[in-house]
Amino acid sequence: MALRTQVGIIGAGPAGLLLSHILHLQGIESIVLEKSSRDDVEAIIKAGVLEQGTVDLMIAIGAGERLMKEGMRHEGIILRFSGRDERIDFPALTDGKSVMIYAQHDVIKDLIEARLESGGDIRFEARDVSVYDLDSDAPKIRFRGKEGEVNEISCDFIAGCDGSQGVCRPSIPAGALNVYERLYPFGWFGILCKAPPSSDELIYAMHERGFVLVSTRSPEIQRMYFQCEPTERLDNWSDDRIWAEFRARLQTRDGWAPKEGPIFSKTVIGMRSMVVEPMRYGRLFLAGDSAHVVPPTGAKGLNLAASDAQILARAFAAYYKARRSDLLGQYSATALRRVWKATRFSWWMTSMLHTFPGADVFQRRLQLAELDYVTGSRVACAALAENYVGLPIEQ
Ligand code: RFL
Ligand code: PHB
Repeated sequence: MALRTQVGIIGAGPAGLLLSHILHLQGIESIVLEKSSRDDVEAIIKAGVLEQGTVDLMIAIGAGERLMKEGMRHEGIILRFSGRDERIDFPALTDGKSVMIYAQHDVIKDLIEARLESGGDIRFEARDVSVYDLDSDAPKIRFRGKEGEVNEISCDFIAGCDGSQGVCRPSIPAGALNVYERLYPFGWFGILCKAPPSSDELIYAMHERGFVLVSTRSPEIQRMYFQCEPTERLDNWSDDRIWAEFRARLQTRDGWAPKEGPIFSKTVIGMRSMVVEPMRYGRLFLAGDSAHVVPPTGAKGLNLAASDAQILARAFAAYYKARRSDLLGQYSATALRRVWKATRFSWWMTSMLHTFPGADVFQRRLQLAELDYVTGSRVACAALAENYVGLPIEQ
């Protein structure tokens, strides 16, 4: 079937869905192609921390009702090291800003509902998606629909919002992109368990045995991670062994211990930083994880997807409303300024908090000195807080 739209969007993750909905509110039409089923995209367990700007965006586009009811406002985090807890107070250090704990799959559910209620066109289970004629005025997307039929969409523009394993970035000719990458020599072992929260605020704990993050999802479900080998196998870890590891790494001087409960999900996550430049080739624009990946320590990935979508939507709006191409021309540079700052912050948090294989006592002492400094100096903790709650989007 031959189809036509203004902006063809590949990927129904946070970047693609936010972009599609913001464009709709500006009177710009789009078709979203997603390779997975609706049930599958609504079930993927990923991020949990939304910056204030991401929350404000969800509210502004009319998708924030459940988030405001069920999301949990967090006004600080705890850095735990040398058996002691130091709190970073976000509102006091950032003129009142905070973050919201709300699962990424709930953000996805709310955005899909908002899109479909307003007549949005999302094609789930789109197979063999490919992009053509990217450097012409009429780029095209081909895909197979649910029944196996071949479809072609003629677009004014294509937005590659298909994550780090998508088809858009690899469709750009080699030589037209620069890829900058860092691999970290560890991963995260993540669990979900049925238990009450162990702490009112997230705990980022540095320990010789490795980093631990105590996060949460709801009053009944908790999310926790411990640093592991990048190739760690899930079946090496019984529930008892997992809890023993958490207890060992989370020790405090007053004998604090996490609340335990049945573990119903275990995953190992690799850690890397990656940025591609520019985030554009001809009429293909990359947004979110398709253009950059950060290690999860700074809680920035989803929030960068949201800021890219906002910057790109503003550029499309200027094009369709005022025939201005300047914002589209500046999209990559504008987005990359924020991306690189979040890449730096995520790299810094990761480097400060993890145990590096082969690290000697000198390196360890430096890490502890850095944590001592960050938590003891008002300017240093203000810098952490300002980045954690999210830097502004520059014009
Ligand atoms: P996504 O979410 O990967 O969505 C891309 C979508 O594109 C689809 N797709 C295709 N569709 C059609 N044809 C193809 N060929 C396709 N190839 C792919 C996919 O099925 C998918 O639906 O990318 P997007 O929208 O850029 O969003 C990025 C975020 O998902 C990601 O950065 C965050 O989850 C990162 N992240 C966190 N970010 C935060 O801001 N705060 C956090 O607290 C946080 N914690 C995390 C995280 C990521 C984690 N993992 C699993 C890596 C915690 C973890 C454990
Ligand atoms: C999470 O709850 O999944 C989470 C929270 C904070 C992070 C990373 C992941 O830095």
